[in-house]
Amino acid sequence: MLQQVNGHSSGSGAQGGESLREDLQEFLSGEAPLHQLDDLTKVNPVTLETVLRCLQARYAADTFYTNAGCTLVALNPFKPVPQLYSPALMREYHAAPQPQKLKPHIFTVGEQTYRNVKSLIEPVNQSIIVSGESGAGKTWTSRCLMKFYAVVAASPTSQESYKIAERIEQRILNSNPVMEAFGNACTLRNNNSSRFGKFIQLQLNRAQQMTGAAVQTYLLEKTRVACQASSERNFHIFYQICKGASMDERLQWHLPEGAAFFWLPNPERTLEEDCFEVTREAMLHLGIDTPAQNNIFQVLAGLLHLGNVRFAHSEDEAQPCHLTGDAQCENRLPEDPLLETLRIRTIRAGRQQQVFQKPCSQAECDTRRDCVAKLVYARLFDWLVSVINSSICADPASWTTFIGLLDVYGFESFPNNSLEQLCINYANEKLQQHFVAHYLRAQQEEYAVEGLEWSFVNYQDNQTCLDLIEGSPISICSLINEECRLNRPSSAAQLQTRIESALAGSPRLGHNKLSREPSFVVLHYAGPVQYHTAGLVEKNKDPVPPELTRLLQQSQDPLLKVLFPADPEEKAQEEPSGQSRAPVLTVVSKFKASLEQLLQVLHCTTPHYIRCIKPNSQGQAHSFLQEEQGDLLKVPRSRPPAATPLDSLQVLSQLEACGLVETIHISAAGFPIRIPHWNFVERYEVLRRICARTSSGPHSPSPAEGHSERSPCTEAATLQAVLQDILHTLPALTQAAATLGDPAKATPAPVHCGRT
Ligand code: AOV
Ligand code: MG
Repeated sequence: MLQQVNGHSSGSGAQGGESLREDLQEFLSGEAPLHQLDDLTKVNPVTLETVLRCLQARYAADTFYTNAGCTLVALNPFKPVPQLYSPALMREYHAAPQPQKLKPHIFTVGEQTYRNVKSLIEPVNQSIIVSGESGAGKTWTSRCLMKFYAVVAASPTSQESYKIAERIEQRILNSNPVMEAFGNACTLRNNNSSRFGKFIQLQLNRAQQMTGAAVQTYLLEKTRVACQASSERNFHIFYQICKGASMDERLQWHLPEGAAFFWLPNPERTLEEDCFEVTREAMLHLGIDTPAQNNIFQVLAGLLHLGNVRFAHSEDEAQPCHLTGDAQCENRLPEDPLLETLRIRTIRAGRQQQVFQKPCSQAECDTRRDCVAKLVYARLFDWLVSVINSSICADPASWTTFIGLLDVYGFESFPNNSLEQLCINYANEKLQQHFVAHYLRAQQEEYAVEGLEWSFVNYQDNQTCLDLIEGSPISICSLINEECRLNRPSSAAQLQTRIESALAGSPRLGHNKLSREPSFVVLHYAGPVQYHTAGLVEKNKDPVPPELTRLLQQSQDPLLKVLFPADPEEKAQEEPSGQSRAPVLTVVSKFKASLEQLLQVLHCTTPHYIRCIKPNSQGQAHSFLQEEQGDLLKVPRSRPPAATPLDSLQVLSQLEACGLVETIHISAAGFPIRIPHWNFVERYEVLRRICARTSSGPHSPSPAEGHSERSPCTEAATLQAVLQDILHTLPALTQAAATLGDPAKATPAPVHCGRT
């Protein structure tokens, strides 16, 4: 290591020794030189410690982006840095002949991706996968990238088309505040946490102008409407309507000032996300006019009132529960039928389909009430997404390629984790596997196939974790699904036992002996997470009593009519027991299918990775793992001492979990440029001919030329074209040289002419 550190020193002898010591101190203390290293491949040696020190030093110097070979590390500043995202800077990166020579930035990734779309080497769709744990900055990053493309991929300046282009770009940007108002919420980890996954496809025409976009969303956490963990909040939109409605609107929406709602916890906290005006304005731009907005807010207010309806056991068991609390359910449903349907279950039985009515227990009433709220909210969200899509989606004939931006909910580990966290962390495992498969594994395997000299860099493969979650024939998902299919009464403790005994052989299944609640532990790539088994099966079934759907279908409210169209087939599908005959599609099965679809799309694109890192878990600016906590680096992550501050471990495990060190090793030593063999030959054949001519004299034609006569003029033009081509490739070659890191070791960048 000393020798390597010496690489930075120019001194010799006694003075050199002093200088070496200073260098070493400087190096270890993470001061000046480290913050100037804009690519982590230049850190020497590459270890978790040096990488962390470098990032810390750069963070202290307000430098938030650092290259890590093929990925970009984005540190969350937790403070406004407007100059970093100005349109002027966007244009600078866009206009730069070699954007990679500018400071590392998400705009470099954005521009590279944009250029790749038209590049001769990769004329394929591109994707940018933004990952990181909850609160690390994924949504912020993808929002900024959307703004970047709205500036650089704007349509031509002719008066008419410019207006159209502006409208489309503005609409695309306007989709963000609307989707965040309805799909984001304040959690323990992030005040603006995305409670759904999003993949947005920015559609480009042949001239690389953005002609439209399409949004695909994944699994909204709808349980939040009716159930919020302590210190968390409901979706932002509920707070927005309660805080932002005018007096008239309050009357119209039945939202008296100061009204308290069970489903509106922590209303006293004011967040910047509570800005109702921004949401309304954006909705207007997307074509949701004021009457339609009023209808939406009325329904939302109705849901808040529904949450205030409480039930109490009736002394006579044959009688339905009593209503307590705010039974004046001021929503847009016929009030009495709703309250009655919540308390009385309809059962159809026997060949004659006789209808029986049975009063529900208090717990059943609560579940049915929550079910209505979740159903209405989830359908409202999906409807909004479809409205957004119809407003921004381009005619298929008008675009040829796309750039996909993926922003899914980040890895989560709360004191109480359930099906939502299991799905979220499962999605993150899948994306990590995509990265591992695409970069860490495939790249090294390709070197082996090509017979290139390469010493294998070990990496953490998360396949065993995915086997545990989704594998066949037995996995956590299959066991939970099986419980739903069998529809047998099973306690949380029984489910725990079934999972632990059926999957005992998995190296990724753990157990928390101290837990009082039935649970199991999954050792995710990003850290262990304990999942409580109570309610898991029920959440996975997500049953909707048919009589509740029917009731909603009978509503006269214009919005509810759209959300719940009458379905003549539904009745025919009902079994005597009231259950649907269609195969049970559980939450987990649906999620798995949509994830697979997403990965298929990603596999058909050239991926680019941005790793967002959260420097502290309090969301504080200027704080990145305190110096005295550096000792933690020597602690194995799997067995932290009891006194270790959780925060620090969380920061460190982010670096470790995403395989940053391995990525850097592979990027530093690997072959950053891959040109298919035929393409290389086609491009540079002329050079070979020139070389051959130089060595064999001007009059002897090369074999490749055959006997064809070519004028000097044509030769000169070809040579000029080749030189331009080389100049075009030069930035990548230069960057490749830079990624080699230590100038003392600098050798020309390896160019890999793959046979593909
Ligand atoms: P996430 O998307 O990764 O979490 P966000 O993008 O919502 O995280 O970022 C969390 C908060 O960090 C934001 O609300 C901002 O306050 C701040 N932030 C992030 N990036 C920047 C930046 N570049 N400059 C300034 N502030 C920033 V989650 O959706 O919870 O997984 O589910
Ligand atoms: Mg987010």
